[in-house]
Amino acid sequence: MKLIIGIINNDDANDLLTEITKASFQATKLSTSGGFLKMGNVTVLVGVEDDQVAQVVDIFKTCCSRRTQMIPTTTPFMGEGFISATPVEVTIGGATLFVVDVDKMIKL
Ligand code: 2BA
Repeated sequence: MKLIIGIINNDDANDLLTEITKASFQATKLSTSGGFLKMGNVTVLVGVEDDQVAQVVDIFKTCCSRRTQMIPTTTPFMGEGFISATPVEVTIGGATLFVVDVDKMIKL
């Protein structure tokens, strides 16, 4: 068995969960934040059999689009605080997926 951990954009979460459920998989949605942008994103956990991983990855591919985002930056000013600098454009996935082995899944 595998656990697919998918980090996605908030805007894609509803579509993704709808499609995952439609395909008869079960998922858990966690509200998370990225370490770099420190903005909200969504982490989705999906437990599946080994031979179902590709099908679930395809659902992520269909539902999660890449987008760019401008993020504000600051630069030190004369040793006294910071001033705004030119914003930089960052490309945010699609989805960042981790597929990990699961020893056991136990439902009590
Ligand atoms: P964030 O850490 O907020 O990163 C958002 C986007 O900023 C990243 O998109 C990447 O394009 C850029 N970025 C991140 N760190 C950077 C750095 N040190 N320098 C320049 N640009 C940087 P994605 O790569 O698509 O990642 C989206 C989100 O997925 C991340 O949000 C983070 O929450 C998660 N993630 C990505 N890789 C991860 C990893 N190896 N481990 C854990 N979480 C990860």
